[in-house]
Amino acid sequence: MKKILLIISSFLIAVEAFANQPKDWQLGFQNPASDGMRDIVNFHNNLLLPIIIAISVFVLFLMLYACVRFRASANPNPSKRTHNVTVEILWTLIPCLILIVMAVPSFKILYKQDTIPKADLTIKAIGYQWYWGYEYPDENIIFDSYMVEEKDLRADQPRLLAVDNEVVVPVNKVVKVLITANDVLHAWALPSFGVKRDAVPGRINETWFKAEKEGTYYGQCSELCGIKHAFMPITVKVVSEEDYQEWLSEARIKFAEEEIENNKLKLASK
Ligand SMILES: [Cu+2]
Repeated sequence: MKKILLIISSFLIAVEAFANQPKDWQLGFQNPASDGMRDIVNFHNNLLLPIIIAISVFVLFLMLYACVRFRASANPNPSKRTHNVTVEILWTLIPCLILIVMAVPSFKILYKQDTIPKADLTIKAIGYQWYWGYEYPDENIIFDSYMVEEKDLRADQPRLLAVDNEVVVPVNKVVKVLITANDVLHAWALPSFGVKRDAVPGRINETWFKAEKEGTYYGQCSELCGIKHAFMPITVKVVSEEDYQEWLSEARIKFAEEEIENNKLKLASK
């Protein structure tokens, strides 16, 4: 018995550890890691799903009932009726009411996500064909983030989702994300945070998230942007405040050095 419990608990823990990326045979959303995503998942699971299931069952029942009750063999002289005012009013009114019931909570969530609280830090994501560039405007950090090729993957890195330079943010802090693009339309999307915004050249879109759990979260460009659209993933690492400060001081030097190297190469090639 103990062994079985142990196996089950280890399985649950394993699932938890990978909760922030797509899984094989996954049904439904990734586990939420922010308040905004929890609202979306609750809205979907507790309101939309029951309504969809009820409608599907009802329509199936109507079809079966019509097939049996009005079959040709039982109705040699088919009815000539074409109108029924009561039924027509009902089938207009009921769907309207269902839509209103869905719209009210949906707008509530939308407006909540649209109001950006006072940000603890701001990052800027810039979509390029085909990678993401990031800036921490207050920290003077700029870097590019490319997908790790399959042959270079480490054992803990998922295929098509891992990147060389991850975005690092502190846990439980409001992160404001400014999103734009440099060439064509892209979209910065992170399912566990309930975040998805178009990256439009010449325009800056804003969104925000507050990650509640430390971990690595994966997302992808979600706007068809060309031949390598599928190969510009997004990786966000959520760490403790101390680890974040440590990363900041390392990143300032690392990315500045890379910048100097790149400029030297550019000068040399001229
Ligand atoms: Cu893209």
